[in-house]
Amino acid sequence: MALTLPNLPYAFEALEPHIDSQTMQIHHGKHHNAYVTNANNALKGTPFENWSALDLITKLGELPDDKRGPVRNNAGGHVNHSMFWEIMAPAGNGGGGAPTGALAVAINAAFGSFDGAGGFKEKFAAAGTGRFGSGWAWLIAKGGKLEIASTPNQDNPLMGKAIAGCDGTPILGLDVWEHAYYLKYQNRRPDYVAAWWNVVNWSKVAENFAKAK
Ligand code: MN3
Repeated sequence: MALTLPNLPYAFEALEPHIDSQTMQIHHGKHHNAYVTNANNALKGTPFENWSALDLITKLGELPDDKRGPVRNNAGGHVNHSMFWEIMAPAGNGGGGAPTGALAVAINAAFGSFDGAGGFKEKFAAAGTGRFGSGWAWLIAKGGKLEIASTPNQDNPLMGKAIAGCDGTPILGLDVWEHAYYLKYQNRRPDYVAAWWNVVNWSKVAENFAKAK
């Protein structure tokens, strides 16, 4: 089965004012949709056309040379955005606040605190704002422990260290491509990242963490 564009789990305007409706429409309907279309076109008529998105990005080495690049970028983009929509929710209605339970314990263990000086939020924001050009910041689970990393373009930690420069299971991802924020924030990526915390769905991140263990 070809890859398909998932529906957003909320309305385009649901993340206002932190992420504007027009950005969400273009980001989901144009950018994410293009990754799906381009991945499907690259794989049409090949033995890989029925592979799942997860298989595609975790087994890039099994693809022919001329397919590896397009799949890395476009199946990667599909996987990354599919997670991105899910780990956000309307501010005050599933979005924002702080993690609880086992996730909070793991964050404190790895980074000292959630939102204290030098803690998780500061380090994660630095990974996002410090990524030169386009890419992602990640919170990665590895053997029950957490790490922060960032990747260029549409690389994903699931692609493995040799390709993505990091590995493990991403449980939270932040898109820092300009298309994710430029209409509202222009060059002010740090403002976008600061606002984005208001729409992070920590319940979903906790669910991802539980599954990743
Ligand atoms: Mn994007």
